[in-house]
Amino acid sequence: MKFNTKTIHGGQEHDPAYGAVMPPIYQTSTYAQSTPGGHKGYEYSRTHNPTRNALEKSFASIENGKFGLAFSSGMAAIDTVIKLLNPGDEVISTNDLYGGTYRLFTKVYEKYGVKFHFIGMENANNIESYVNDNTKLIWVETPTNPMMNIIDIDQTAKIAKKYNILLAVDNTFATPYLQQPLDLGADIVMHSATKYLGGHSDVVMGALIVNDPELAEKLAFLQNSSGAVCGPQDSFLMLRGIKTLHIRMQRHCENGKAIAEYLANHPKIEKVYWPGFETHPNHDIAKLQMRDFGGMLSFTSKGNNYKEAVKIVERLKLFTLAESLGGVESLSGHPASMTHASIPKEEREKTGVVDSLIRLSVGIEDIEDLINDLKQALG
Ligand code: P1T
Repeated sequence: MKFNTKTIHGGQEHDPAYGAVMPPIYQTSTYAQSTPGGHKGYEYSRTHNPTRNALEKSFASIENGKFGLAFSSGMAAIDTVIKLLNPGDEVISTNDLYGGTYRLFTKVYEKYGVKFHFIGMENANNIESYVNDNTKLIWVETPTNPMMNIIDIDQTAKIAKKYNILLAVDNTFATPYLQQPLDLGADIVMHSATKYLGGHSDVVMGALIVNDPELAEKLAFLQNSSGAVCGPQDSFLMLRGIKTLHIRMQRHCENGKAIAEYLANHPKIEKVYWPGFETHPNHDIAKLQMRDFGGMLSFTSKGNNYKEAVKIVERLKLFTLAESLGGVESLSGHPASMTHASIPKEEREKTGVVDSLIRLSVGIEDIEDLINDLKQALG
């Protein structure tokens, strides 16, 4: 199956009970047994649920992986990956990443003795100098949130393989429509499925996808032991969202490009961060590993004024000021005070998350309306 077919049919079968075309919502915590152990493959819904299983197969299919695992949030999925590690292990991570991921790594796991190195990976060769015998995981976000840096997955995978280190890629911003990290050599793909996969801003969910059966078993053990699973109703909504991922992404990319170009030519704008520009430092890598450039972008206005940035996001009408991204509706955000407030100012400014930075999740509305909204807000 090709990608557009996989989003609709990948890993799916008609329900064996009545042939329902959409998977039934098996709203049950448990399953009848005729005798201890005499069941039909399901014992308890923390471990397995038919609606969640259908979703996990869809996750695996769209990422060209063998095994998918669904979690109650993106953070729960990341948490599960870090639980593969032992005290003393080290992680090399992108230095520009979602603030919640940074918080989990530094505020939760450092105290259990896991050491994190946050480094710029725009040049993949930087990574090697941080590798030592304790390095067990490389954590990559690409494009990064919110600076839209691009990391070469293929190059990073080669380094990871050379030293026998796991490579995990947070594919939230790109989605498998734009890039499929397992095909490029990654071991684990992670999603905040809350975003583009769900696509309608109505579900919080996380996903992990892998190829290696042993790794899948370890992750499933942690999923069941820690219990941060998603419910059947949310699994259904996610499955429904994924069915239109390809057509939504196509429009997100078209609108994203038009807005990036509009902002780049606006006299009040200092800089636009979007990997589709030839001037983007890793544009060539983006072109190579991504099918298109996505619907996320960030920009700064001239003067780098905190108050002016806040005024712009307040004046926007169609772009709702809100956390999150990846829904059909356009959103704006002010990373320094919102999504990335958990990163100390000094740290975030090193990577470009300055006071005037505004992040846009460009939706799939009519482009003229979106541009008019920006026009009136920028003044
Ligand atoms: O919110 P949750 O589903 O738990 O996913 C966390 C997460 C992980 N990785 C990336 C790249 C993310 O963007 C997120 C969540 N991000 C936001 C809520 C945001 O507005 O950036």
